[in-house]
Amino acid sequence: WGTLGHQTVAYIATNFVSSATKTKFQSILGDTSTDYLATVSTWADTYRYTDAGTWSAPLHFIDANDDPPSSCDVEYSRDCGDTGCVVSAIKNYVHFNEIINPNYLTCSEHFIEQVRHNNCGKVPCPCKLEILPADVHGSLFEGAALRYPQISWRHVDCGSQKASLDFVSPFLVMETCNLDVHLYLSDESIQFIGDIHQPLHDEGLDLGGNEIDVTFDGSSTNLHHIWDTNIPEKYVGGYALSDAKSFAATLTKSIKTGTYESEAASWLDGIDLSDPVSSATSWASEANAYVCSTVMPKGISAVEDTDLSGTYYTKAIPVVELQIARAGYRLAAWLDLIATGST
Ligand code: DCM
Ligand code: DCM
Ligand code: DCM
Ligand code: ZN
Ligand code: ZN
Repeated sequence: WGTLGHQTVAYIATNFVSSATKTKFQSILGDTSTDYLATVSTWADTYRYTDAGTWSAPLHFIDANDDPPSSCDVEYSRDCGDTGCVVSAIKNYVHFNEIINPNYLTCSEHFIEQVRHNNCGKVPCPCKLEILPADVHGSLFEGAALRYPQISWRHVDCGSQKASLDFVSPFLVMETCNLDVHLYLSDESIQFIGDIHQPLHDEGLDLGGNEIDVTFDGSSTNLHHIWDTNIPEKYVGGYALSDAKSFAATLTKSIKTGTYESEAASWLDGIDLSDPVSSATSWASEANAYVCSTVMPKGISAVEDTDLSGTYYTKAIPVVELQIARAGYRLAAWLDLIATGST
Protein backbone atom coordinates (compact mmCIF):
# COMPACT_ATOMS: atom_id res chain seq x y z
CA TRP A 1 0.00 0.00 0.00
CA GLY A 2 0.96 3.63 -0.27
CA THR A 3 0.99 6.10 2.58
CA LEU A 4 -2.81 6.24 2.88
CA GLY A 5 -3.24 2.46 3.09
CA HIS A 6 -0.53 1.93 5.71
CA GLN A 7 -1.64 4.81 7.90
CA THR A 8 -5.28 3.67 7.71
CA VAL A 9 -4.29 0.15 8.78
CA ALA A 10 -2.34 1.66 11.68
CA TYR A 11 -5.24 3.85 12.84
CA ILE A 12 -7.69 0.93 12.70
CA ALA A 13 -5.29 -1.08 14.84
CA THR A 14 -5.01 1.90 17.20
CA ASN A 15 -8.79 1.77 17.62
CA PHE A 16 -8.76 -1.92 18.58
CA VAL A 17 -5.63 -2.58 20.66
CA SER A 18 -6.02 -3.21 24.38
CA SER A 19 -5.21 -0.37 26.73
CA ALA A 20 -2.15 -2.30 27.97
CA THR A 21 -0.86 -2.62 24.39
CA LYS A 22 -1.50 1.07 23.79
CA THR A 23 0.44 2.06 26.89
CA LYS A 24 3.28 -0.28 26.04
CA PHE A 25 3.72 0.83 22.44
CA GLN A 26 3.26 4.53 23.24
CA SER A 27 6.05 4.16 25.75
CA ILE A 28 8.29 2.19 23.37
CA LEU A 29 7.73 4.65 20.57
CA GLY A 30 8.02 7.71 22.80
CA ASP A 31 4.77 9.13 21.48
CA THR A 32 1.67 9.45 23.63
CA SER A 33 -0.45 10.98 20.87
CA THR A 34 -3.18 9.01 19.06
CA ASP A 35 -0.90 8.91 16.00
CA TYR A 36 1.76 6.71 17.63
CA LEU A 37 1.28 3.80 15.23
CA ALA A 38 0.30 5.75 12.11
CA THR A 39 3.39 7.95 12.06
CA VAL A 40 5.79 4.99 12.08
CA SER A 41 3.78 2.88 9.63
CA THR A 42 5.60 3.98 6.47
CA TRP A 43 9.19 3.98 7.76
CA ALA A 44 9.97 0.62 6.12
CA ASP A 45 9.02 2.01 2.69
CA THR A 46 11.48 4.88 3.05
CA TYR A 47 14.17 2.53 4.30
CA ARG A 48 13.96 0.03 1.43
CA TYR A 49 14.80 2.74 -1.11
CA THR A 50 18.06 3.65 0.68
CA ASP A 51 21.31 1.88 -0.26
CA ALA A 52 21.53 0.44 3.24
CA GLY A 53 17.97 -0.86 3.08
CA THR A 54 17.90 -2.49 -0.37
CA TRP A 55 18.08 -5.94 1.24
CA SER A 56 14.68 -5.37 2.85
CA ALA A 57 12.69 -4.78 -0.40
CA PRO A 58 11.64 -8.47 -0.85
CA LEU A 59 10.22 -8.48 2.68
CA HIS A 60 7.22 -6.43 1.51
CA PHE A 61 5.69 -9.14 -0.73
CA ILE A 62 5.52 -12.82 -1.62
CA ASP A 63 5.65 -13.70 -5.33
CA ALA A 64 3.08 -16.46 -5.70
CA ASN A 65 3.98 -18.61 -8.71
CA ASP A 66 0.36 -19.35 -9.50
CA ASP A 67 -1.51 -18.83 -12.75
CA PRO A 68 -4.17 -16.12 -12.56
CA PRO A 69 -6.95 -15.77 -13.45
CA SER A 70 -7.54 -19.52 -13.82
CA SER A 71 -5.66 -20.55 -10.70
CA CYS A 72 -4.66 -18.58 -7.60
CA ASP A 73 -2.76 -19.88 -4.59
CA VAL A 74 0.17 -19.16 -2.28
CA GLU A 75 2.55 -21.85 -1.10
CA TYR A 76 5.19 -20.75 1.40
CA SER A 77 7.88 -23.28 0.43
CA ARG A 78 7.42 -22.65 -3.29
CA ASP A 79 6.97 -18.87 -3.22
CA CYS A 80 9.15 -17.42 -0.45
CA GLY A 81 12.50 -16.83 -2.14
CA ASP A 82 16.00 -17.21 -0.73
CA THR A 83 16.15 -13.54 0.16
CA GLY A 84 12.94 -13.72 2.20
CA CYS A 85 9.39 -12.59 1.68
CA VAL A 86 6.60 -10.92 3.63
CA VAL A 87 5.68 -14.19 5.36
CA SER A 88 9.22 -14.95 6.54
CA ALA A 89 9.60 -11.30 7.56
CA ILE A 90 6.53 -11.49 9.81
CA LYS A 91 7.94 -14.72 11.24
CA ASN A 92 11.37 -13.24 11.90
CA TYR A 93 9.98 -10.19 13.64
CA VAL A 94 8.09 -12.49 15.99
CA HIS A 95 11.37 -14.29 16.74
CA PHE A 96 12.96 -10.91 17.21
CA ASN A 97 10.40 -10.18 19.88
CA GLU A 98 10.91 -13.57 21.50
CA ILE A 99 14.63 -13.08 21.61
CA ILE A 100 14.50 -9.75 23.36
CA ASN A 101 11.86 -10.97 25.78
CA PRO A 102 13.86 -12.22 28.77
CA ASN A 103 10.95 -14.34 29.97
CA TYR A 104 10.76 -16.37 26.83
CA LEU A 105 14.09 -17.86 25.97
CA THR A 106 15.58 -20.87 27.57
CA CYS A 107 17.90 -21.95 24.81
CA SER A 108 19.43 -18.55 24.24
CA GLU A 109 19.76 -17.83 27.95
CA HIS A 110 21.68 -21.01 28.27
CA PHE A 111 23.80 -19.96 25.35
CA ILE A 112 24.43 -16.51 26.78
CA GLU A 113 25.75 -18.18 29.91
CA GLN A 114 28.11 -20.28 27.85
CA VAL A 115 29.29 -17.21 25.98
CA ARG A 116 29.94 -15.38 29.21
CA HIS A 117 31.93 -18.33 30.53
CA ASN A 118 34.02 -18.32 27.40
CA ASN A 119 34.58 -14.57 27.55
CA CYS A 120 33.10 -14.17 24.14
CA GLY A 121 31.12 -11.14 25.12
CA LYS A 122 32.25 -8.73 27.76
CA VAL A 123 29.33 -6.51 28.40
CA PRO A 124 29.27 -3.81 31.03
CA CYS A 125 26.34 -3.68 33.43
CA PRO A 126 23.58 -2.71 33.19
CA CYS A 127 23.53 -3.63 29.53
CA LYS A 128 21.73 -6.78 28.52
CA LEU A 129 23.47 -9.28 26.32
CA GLU A 130 21.52 -11.18 23.71
CA ILE A 131 22.82 -13.70 21.24
CA LEU A 132 21.12 -13.78 17.88
CA PRO A 133 21.45 -16.52 15.28
CA ALA A 134 22.58 -14.66 12.17
CA ASP A 135 21.16 -17.27 9.80
CA VAL A 136 17.69 -16.15 10.66
CA HIS A 137 18.12 -12.66 11.92
CA GLY A 138 21.32 -11.32 10.40
CA SER A 139 20.03 -8.99 7.75
CA LEU A 140 17.15 -7.80 9.88
CA PHE A 141 19.54 -6.84 12.61
CA GLU A 142 21.93 -5.16 10.21
CA GLY A 143 19.00 -2.91 9.37
CA ALA A 144 18.17 -2.36 13.01
CA ALA A 145 21.79 -1.52 13.74
CA LEU A 146 21.81 1.17 11.09
CA ARG A 147 18.63 2.66 12.35
CA TYR A 148 19.51 2.60 16.00
CA PRO A 149 23.16 3.61 16.37
CA GLN A 150 22.49 4.07 20.10
CA ILE A 151 22.69 0.30 20.43
CA SER A 152 26.14 -1.14 20.19
CA TRP A 153 26.25 -4.08 17.84
CA ARG A 154 29.04 -6.47 17.08
CA HIS A 155 29.74 -9.87 15.69
CA VAL A 156 31.48 -12.47 17.79
CA ASP A 157 32.68 -15.90 16.92
CA CYS A 158 32.30 -18.27 19.80
CA GLY A 159 34.21 -21.09 18.19
CA SER A 160 33.03 -24.61 18.86
CA GLN A 161 30.16 -23.44 21.08
CA LYS A 162 27.99 -22.86 18.07
CA ALA A 163 28.01 -26.42 16.80
CA SER A 164 26.73 -27.86 20.02
CA LEU A 165 23.86 -25.41 20.10
CA ASP A 166 22.67 -25.93 16.57
CA PHE A 167 23.26 -22.35 15.56
CA VAL A 168 25.08 -21.10 12.51
CA SER A 169 27.96 -18.62 12.75
CA PRO A 170 28.39 -15.68 12.86
CA PHE A 171 26.31 -14.61 15.80
CA LEU A 172 25.24 -11.11 16.32
CA VAL A 173 25.63 -9.88 19.83
CA MET A 174 23.37 -7.06 20.73
CA GLU A 175 23.98 -4.96 23.77
CA THR A 176 20.88 -3.05 24.68
CA CYS A 177 21.40 -0.08 26.93
CA ASN A 178 18.54 2.26 27.70
CA LEU A 179 16.76 1.54 24.49
CA ASP A 180 13.96 -0.83 23.78
CA VAL A 181 14.49 -2.43 20.42
CA HIS A 182 10.80 -3.25 20.22
CA LEU A 183 10.76 0.01 18.30
CA TYR A 184 11.97 -1.75 15.22
CA LEU A 185 9.58 -4.62 15.69
CA SER A 186 6.52 -2.43 15.91
CA ASP A 187 7.31 -0.35 12.81
CA GLU A 188 7.94 -3.42 10.71
CA SER A 189 4.92 -5.40 11.91
CA ILE A 190 2.64 -2.52 10.95
CA GLN A 191 4.15 -2.30 7.48
CA PHE A 192 4.24 -6.03 6.68
CA ILE A 193 0.81 -6.94 8.05
CA GLY A 194 -0.52 -4.06 5.94
CA ASP A 195 1.26 -5.13 2.76
CA ILE A 196 0.31 -8.80 3.00
CA HIS A 197 -3.34 -7.72 2.64
CA GLN A 198 -2.73 -5.97 -0.73
CA PRO A 199 -3.64 -8.67 -3.31
CA LEU A 200 -0.79 -7.80 -5.69
CA HIS A 201 1.75 -8.13 -2.85
CA ASP A 202 0.85 -11.84 -2.93
CA GLU A 203 1.31 -12.34 -6.67
CA GLY A 204 4.40 -13.01 -8.77
CA LEU A 205 2.93 -12.37 -12.22
CA ASP A 206 4.67 -9.43 -13.94
CA LEU A 207 6.39 -8.43 -10.67
CA GLY A 208 3.12 -8.20 -8.81
CA GLY A 209 1.53 -6.24 -11.66
CA ASN A 210 4.29 -3.60 -11.76
CA GLU A 211 4.94 -4.47 -15.41
CA ILE A 212 1.31 -4.20 -16.48
CA ASP A 213 0.84 -0.68 -17.85
CA VAL A 214 -2.55 0.92 -17.28
CA THR A 215 -3.98 4.43 -17.06
CA PHE A 216 -6.03 5.85 -14.22
CA ASP A 217 -8.03 9.05 -14.66
CA GLY A 218 -5.90 9.60 -17.76
CA SER A 219 -2.49 9.26 -16.05
CA SER A 220 -0.05 6.53 -17.09
CA THR A 221 0.76 4.16 -14.28
CA ASN A 222 0.73 0.39 -13.63
CA LEU A 223 -1.66 -2.15 -12.17
CA HIS A 224 0.31 -2.56 -8.93
CA HIS A 225 0.46 1.17 -8.32
CA ILE A 226 -3.26 1.75 -8.74
CA TRP A 227 -4.01 -0.90 -6.08
CA ASP A 228 -1.36 0.52 -3.72
CA THR A 229 -2.30 4.14 -4.18
CA ASN A 230 -4.61 5.52 -6.90
CA ILE A 231 -7.72 3.48 -6.05
CA PRO A 232 -7.65 4.15 -2.28
CA GLU A 233 -6.76 7.83 -2.78
CA LYS A 234 -9.53 8.45 -5.32
CA TYR A 235 -12.02 6.92 -2.90
CA VAL A 236 -10.84 8.83 0.16
CA GLY A 237 -9.92 12.06 -1.60
CA GLY A 238 -6.35 12.53 -0.35
CA TYR A 239 -3.45 10.95 1.47
CA ALA A 240 -2.86 13.21 4.45
CA LEU A 241 -2.69 11.75 7.96
CA SER A 242 -6.14 13.25 8.53
CA ASP A 243 -7.53 11.37 5.50
CA ALA A 244 -6.21 8.09 6.87
CA LYS A 245 -7.69 8.87 10.27
CA SER A 246 -11.17 9.50 8.90
CA PHE A 247 -11.03 6.48 6.56
CA ALA A 248 -10.03 4.38 9.58
CA ALA A 249 -12.91 5.81 11.61
CA THR A 250 -15.37 4.75 8.89
CA LEU A 251 -13.92 1.23 8.63
CA THR A 252 -13.76 0.91 12.43
CA LYS A 253 -17.47 1.66 12.58
CA SER A 254 -18.18 -0.96 9.90
CA ILE A 255 -16.26 -3.51 12.00
CA LYS A 256 -18.01 -2.61 15.25
CA THR A 257 -21.58 -2.04 14.15
CA GLY A 258 -21.82 -2.28 10.37
CA THR A 259 -21.07 -4.38 7.29
CA TYR A 260 -18.24 -6.36 8.89
CA GLU A 261 -19.72 -6.79 12.35
CA SER A 262 -20.83 -10.40 11.90
CA GLU A 263 -17.61 -11.56 10.23
CA ALA A 264 -14.89 -9.63 12.05
CA ALA A 265 -14.38 -12.23 14.79
CA SER A 266 -13.66 -14.88 12.13
CA TRP A 267 -10.84 -12.70 10.74
CA LEU A 268 -8.86 -13.79 13.79
CA ASP A 269 -9.41 -17.53 13.20
CA GLY A 270 -6.08 -19.34 13.33
CA ILE A 271 -4.09 -16.30 14.49
CA ASP A 272 -1.17 -17.77 16.40
CA LEU A 273 2.03 -16.07 17.45
CA SER A 274 3.69 -19.44 17.95
CA ASP A 275 3.04 -20.31 14.29
CA PRO A 276 3.50 -17.04 12.42
CA VAL A 277 4.13 -18.76 9.07
CA SER A 278 0.69 -20.40 9.12
CA SER A 279 -1.02 -17.21 10.26
CA ALA A 280 0.67 -15.05 7.64
CA THR A 281 0.33 -17.60 4.83
CA SER A 282 -3.42 -17.80 5.40
CA TRP A 283 -3.65 -13.99 5.15
CA ALA A 284 -1.54 -14.08 1.97
CA SER A 285 -3.71 -16.81 0.39
CA GLU A 286 -6.89 -14.95 1.19
CA ALA A 287 -5.55 -11.74 -0.43
CA ASN A 288 -4.06 -13.61 -3.40
CA ALA A 289 -7.52 -15.06 -4.24
CA TYR A 290 -8.65 -11.53 -5.17
CA VAL A 291 -6.06 -11.51 -7.96
CA CYS A 292 -8.20 -14.11 -9.74
CA SER A 293 -11.60 -12.72 -8.74
CA THR A 294 -11.14 -8.95 -8.87
CA VAL A 295 -7.67 -7.73 -9.91
CA MET A 296 -7.52 -9.55 -13.26
CA PRO A 297 -10.60 -11.79 -13.60
CA LYS A 298 -10.28 -11.76 -17.40
CA GLY A 299 -6.48 -11.89 -17.55
CA ILE A 300 -3.83 -9.30 -18.32
CA SER A 301 -5.12 -8.33 -21.75
CA ALA A 302 -8.40 -7.06 -20.30
CA VAL A 303 -6.63 -4.50 -18.10
CA GLU A 304 -3.41 -3.67 -19.98
CA ASP A 305 -3.31 -0.23 -21.60
CA THR A 306 -6.83 0.39 -20.34
CA ASP A 307 -8.16 3.20 -18.12
CA LEU A 308 -9.28 1.55 -14.88
CA SER A 309 -10.82 4.52 -13.07
CA GLY A 310 -14.41 3.62 -14.10
CA THR A 311 -16.21 0.28 -13.63
CA TYR A 312 -12.97 -1.49 -12.67
CA TYR A 313 -12.42 1.02 -9.87
CA THR A 314 -16.01 0.59 -8.62
CA LYS A 315 -15.54 -3.17 -8.34
CA ALA A 316 -12.15 -2.81 -6.67
CA ILE A 317 -13.30 -0.51 -3.86
CA PRO A 318 -15.14 -3.10 -1.71
CA VAL A 319 -12.04 -5.34 -1.84
CA VAL A 320 -9.71 -2.46 -0.90
CA GLU A 321 -11.95 -1.53 2.03
CA LEU A 322 -12.29 -5.11 3.25
CA GLN A 323 -8.57 -5.82 3.01
CA ILE A 324 -7.58 -2.63 4.84
CA ALA A 325 -10.19 -3.36 7.54
CA ARG A 326 -8.92 -6.92 7.96
CA ALA A 327 -5.29 -5.76 8.11
CA GLY A 328 -6.01 -3.20 10.82
CA TYR A 329 -8.11 -5.57 12.90
CA ARG A 330 -5.52 -8.35 12.65
CA LEU A 331 -2.66 -5.96 13.39
CA ALA A 332 -4.38 -4.94 16.63
CA ALA A 333 -4.71 -8.59 17.65
CA TRP A 334 -1.09 -9.28 16.65
CA LEU A 335 0.24 -6.33 18.68
CA ASP A 336 -1.86 -7.49 21.65
CA LEU A 337 -0.27 -10.94 21.40
CA ILE A 338 3.20 -9.45 21.10
CA ALA A 339 2.59 -7.11 24.04
CA THR A 340 1.54 -9.94 26.31
CA GLY A 341 4.20 -12.34 25.00
CA SER A 342 1.51 -14.90 24.21
CA THR A 343 3.44 -17.45 22.21
N1 DCM B 1 2.46 9.87 -1.91
C1 DCM B 1 1.28 9.19 -1.87
N2 DCM B 1 0.30 9.47 -2.79
C2 DCM B 1 0.56 10.37 -3.75
C3 DCM B 1 1.76 11.07 -3.81
C4 DCM B 1 2.72 10.80 -2.86
O1 DCM B 1 1.09 8.33 -1.01
N3 DCM B 1 -0.41 10.62 -4.65
C5 DCM B 1 3.44 9.57 -0.87
C6 DCM B 1 4.64 8.86 -1.41
C7 DCM B 1 5.75 9.39 -0.57
C8 DCM B 1 5.28 10.77 -0.11
O2 DCM B 1 3.86 10.79 -0.30
O3 DCM B 1 5.87 8.57 0.59
C9 DCM B 1 5.93 11.90 -0.88
O4 DCM B 1 5.71 11.68 -2.24
P1 DCM B 1 6.40 12.56 -3.37
O5 DCM B 1 7.87 12.37 -3.16
O6 DCM B 1 5.90 11.93 -4.65
O7 DCM B 1 5.92 13.94 -3.14
N1 DCM C 1 15.30 -19.23 17.23
C1 DCM C 1 15.78 -18.65 18.40
N2 DCM C 1 14.93 -18.16 19.32
C2 DCM C 1 13.61 -18.27 19.12
C3 DCM C 1 13.09 -18.86 17.97
C4 DCM C 1 13.98 -19.35 17.02
O1 DCM C 1 16.98 -18.56 18.59
N3 DCM C 1 12.82 -17.79 20.05
C5 DCM C 1 16.25 -19.73 16.22
C6 DCM C 1 16.55 -21.18 16.39
C7 DCM C 1 16.93 -21.60 14.99
C8 DCM C 1 16.20 -20.61 14.11
O2 DCM C 1 15.72 -19.58 14.93
O3 DCM C 1 18.32 -21.39 14.77
C9 DCM C 1 15.09 -21.25 13.29
O4 DCM C 1 13.87 -21.11 13.93
P1 DCM C 1 12.58 -21.76 13.28
O5 DCM C 1 12.85 -23.22 13.18
O6 DCM C 1 11.47 -21.41 14.25
O7 DCM C 1 12.40 -21.15 11.94
N1 DCM D 1 6.41 -5.34 -5.44
C1 DCM D 1 5.69 -6.51 -5.35
N2 DCM D 1 6.13 -7.64 -5.94
C2 DCM D 1 7.29 -7.64 -6.64
C3 DCM D 1 8.03 -6.46 -6.77
C4 DCM D 1 7.56 -5.30 -6.15
O1 DCM D 1 4.63 -6.53 -4.69
N3 DCM D 1 7.72 -8.78 -7.18
C5 DCM D 1 5.88 -4.12 -4.82
C6 DCM D 1 6.72 -3.39 -3.81
C7 DCM D 1 6.21 -1.97 -3.98
C8 DCM D 1 5.88 -1.87 -5.43
O2 DCM D 1 5.65 -3.22 -5.87
O3 DCM D 1 5.00 -1.79 -3.25
C9 DCM D 1 6.95 -1.21 -6.27
O4 DCM D 1 8.15 -1.90 -6.05
P1 DCM D 1 9.54 -1.29 -6.48
O5 DCM D 1 9.56 0.09 -5.93
O6 DCM D 1 10.55 -2.21 -5.86
O7 DCM D 1 9.51 -1.34 -7.98
ZN1 ZN E 1 2.93 -2.16 -3.34
ZN1 ZN F 1 5.58 -2.03 1.86
